[in-house]
Amino acid sequence: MSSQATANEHELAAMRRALELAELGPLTGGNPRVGCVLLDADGRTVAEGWHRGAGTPHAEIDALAKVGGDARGLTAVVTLEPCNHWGRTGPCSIALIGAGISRVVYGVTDPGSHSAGGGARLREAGVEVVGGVRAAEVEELLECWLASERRGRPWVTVKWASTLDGRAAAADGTSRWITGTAARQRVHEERASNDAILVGTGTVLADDPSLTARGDAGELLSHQPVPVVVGRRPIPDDAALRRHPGASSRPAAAISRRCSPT
Ligand code: AOF
Ligand code: ZN
Repeated sequence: MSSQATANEHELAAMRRALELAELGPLTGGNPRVGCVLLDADGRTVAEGWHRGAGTPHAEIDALAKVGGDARGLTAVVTLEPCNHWGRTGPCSIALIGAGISRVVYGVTDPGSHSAGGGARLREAGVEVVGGVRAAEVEELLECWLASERRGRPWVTVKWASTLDGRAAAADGTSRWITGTAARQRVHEERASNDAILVGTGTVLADDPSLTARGDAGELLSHQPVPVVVGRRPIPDDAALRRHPGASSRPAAAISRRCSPT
């Protein structure tokens, strides 16, 4: 079989499926959401896998496990370039080579300084590698993670509520909620899809926020962001924040240095 530098129709369809599989993974926890489909020489799907979050097997390893680690002659279609490093788990590049995979088709190059280079390692081992397949769709799925890895800093969402004329509350503090139900629910969904939520001590002292992610009926959602408070003033012992399930039982860390603009 001659080497194909572009993905064929089966691989393009498998990449679409791999994107769906990737979406089953968690948005939080620091790792990207990744999906993987193994195809036989006729383009039929023989196994699927996805990454369930930091510390668990990567998508390729999940898929390989379903063929008992024997992937001789198979093609791996994976949304992210297979990793090449020992992190919390081992390198997928070596696992794919060891399993006898013939060809790897991936979406986006891994931007991580330690994890990158899986494509090159696979090629050196004689595996056909095609990158950049459905790259725009993978970029969209992994926008936050990719931006954070490429820039070397967290993805930050700024949220505020204000009236059209720029007010946040009534001058006497009586109107605490100025947004409607739909907007508030959106805020809780955002909270549940982020690792941390940050406020200043001024907000803690004025509003006594709980900073939890809650559903329509006020129930706690399954993922809670870690609350982070920036400032010098102490957080009262009876602050709602202290009952947050993601809060540390330790006293709030003191930030002893002033941040200076760079
Ligand atoms: C893959 N397949 O399914 C994922 C990858 O600490 P670790 O071992 O979990 O490694 C995390 C890094 O591995 C992460 O930052 C990213 O570069 C890559 N994620 N790679 O081949 C996967 N989730
Ligand atoms: Zn990996």
